[in-house]
Amino acid sequence: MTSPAHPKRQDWRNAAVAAADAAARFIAHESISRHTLAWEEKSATDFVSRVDVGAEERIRDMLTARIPGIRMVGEELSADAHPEQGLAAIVDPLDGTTNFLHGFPNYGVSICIALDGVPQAAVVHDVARGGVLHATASDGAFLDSSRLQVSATTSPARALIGTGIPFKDVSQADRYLRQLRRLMPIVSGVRRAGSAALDLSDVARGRFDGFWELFLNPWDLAGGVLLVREAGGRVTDLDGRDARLTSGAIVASNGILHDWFLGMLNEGDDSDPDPT
Ligand code: 2AM
Ligand code: CA
Repeated sequence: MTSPAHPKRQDWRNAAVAAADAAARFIAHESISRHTLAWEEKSATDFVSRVDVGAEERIRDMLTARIPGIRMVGEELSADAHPEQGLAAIVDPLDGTTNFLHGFPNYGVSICIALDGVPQAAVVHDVARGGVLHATASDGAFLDSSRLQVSATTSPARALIGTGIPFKDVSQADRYLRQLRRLMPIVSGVRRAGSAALDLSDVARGRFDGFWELFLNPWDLAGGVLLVREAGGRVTDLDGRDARLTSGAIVASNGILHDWFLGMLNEGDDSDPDPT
């Protein structure tokens, strides 16, 4: 699926790429002294450090200077702002904070510029391994200057699937484990790498054939949603409705495997997308 494209989308993408680059340089510099960082607890298993906040400040300052009227929806500084109203920058300044704090090299910066809930421009900057993935609505997705294409895998037995294990809300754990149990013997492998933005990027670049997670926040998913769509893939909720930029479950794939993937995830479960 492609999105209605705004004439300014490439300017917005350029601003987002520049802001993500500034944040990535800051994070990479701070990673040298990560052993001295104080971990603050958002919840028992969700941490934040001054690096997350410092990166978001840099992104906010650059985007608000370059895009008049933009509203920030950022994980650390403006998490309560609505992601689907007006011109919004949906920002995860450091996706994979737990990985960063441990020195596990899988973390990045994710920025999506959306207009009334429609993603127009996106960047996911892979800080630890390098590489800038970016997209604008209806123009395709790119890794640096190379065009991205989702995989052509047609056989579930050949599929490598990314996922996120619930870490905060354990009420979803049983449902999640049933889904994992159904997939495990059928697919070629399941990976949990700890950054949803990079997981979705891995679908866009054809490394993963699919990815699912039962709960993500807007800043974890917004940039990756546009990358996957513009690389030719599909991103929905568990009921197969096109993914929104609000919190919830995400199912992404190369498109070919999507209906099979949704069927596997829902098999035997009632299809209530938001069990409470
Ligand atoms: P974050 O680092 O920006 O918070 C999906 O698993 C998302 O959950 C990740 O992209 C990550 O985003 C977040 N997350 C927060 N705490 C986590 C944890 N302890 N383990 C895994 N993911 C975590
Ligand atoms: Ca984060």
